[in-house]
Amino acid sequence: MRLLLVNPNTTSSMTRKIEAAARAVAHEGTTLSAVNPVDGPASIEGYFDEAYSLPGLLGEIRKGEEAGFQGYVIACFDDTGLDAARSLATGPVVGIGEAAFHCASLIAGRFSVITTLSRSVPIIEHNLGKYGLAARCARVRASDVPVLALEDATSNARMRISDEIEAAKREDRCEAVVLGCAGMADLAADLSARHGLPVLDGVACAVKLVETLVGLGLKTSKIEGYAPPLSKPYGGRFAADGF
Ligand code: 5HY
Repeated sequence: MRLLLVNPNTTSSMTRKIEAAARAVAHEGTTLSAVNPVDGPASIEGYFDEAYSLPGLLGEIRKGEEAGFQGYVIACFDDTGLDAARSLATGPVVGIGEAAFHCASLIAGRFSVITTLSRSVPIIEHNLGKYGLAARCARVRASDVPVLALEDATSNARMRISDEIEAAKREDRCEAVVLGCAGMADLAADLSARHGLPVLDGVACAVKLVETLVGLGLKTSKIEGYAPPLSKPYGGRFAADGF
């Protein structure tokens, strides 16, 4: 199958990290590509960045459709633009947050999420409720690590995330931990070994879920919510983007 991963922020080093995490778990029959838009925020930290990432994200999904990709991963833990992307895509579209939550719920009774900044916590909590998994999440924690610090090898990001996992084990009685940022994709294996519990990276979870859905012959339903966009005029800088 042909799989496209879209990092909705514009930091190419993170896109490469996402690609590496995906290639590490992809089936040999899966050809994958990881891209990010040129236009938009360098990182997505909260609602404002999220809004400005959407045109770029959807532009990459449109290009993926023209290129014939069979499935998509939205590689931003907020699952940014997931529903809009499903309206455009023929094949399955899976967000890394949604994927990690579902996988964690299949191997642990109670999981905690460790994300970056506190402003992302309500967004993640909202998504857990939307997906029907809030009851399985003990707590969504912020490590106070800015997203782009994860791209700086000299930062103390890894230590702060590890410390927060220790607190989650102690205080939340969590049985698994979900890493709440695509930029943490390279940390899961080491943190799992260090802390002695499953630590899940949403990129890997999403890749395997899309492979499974495509393998089952499943595509995004076009009956109601994810029906294709209707034709209408789009004005201004988006004049060429309407259907
Ligand atoms: C992400 N932001 O996965 C989210 C995580 C966050 O640029 N990539 C981003 O902090 O909300």
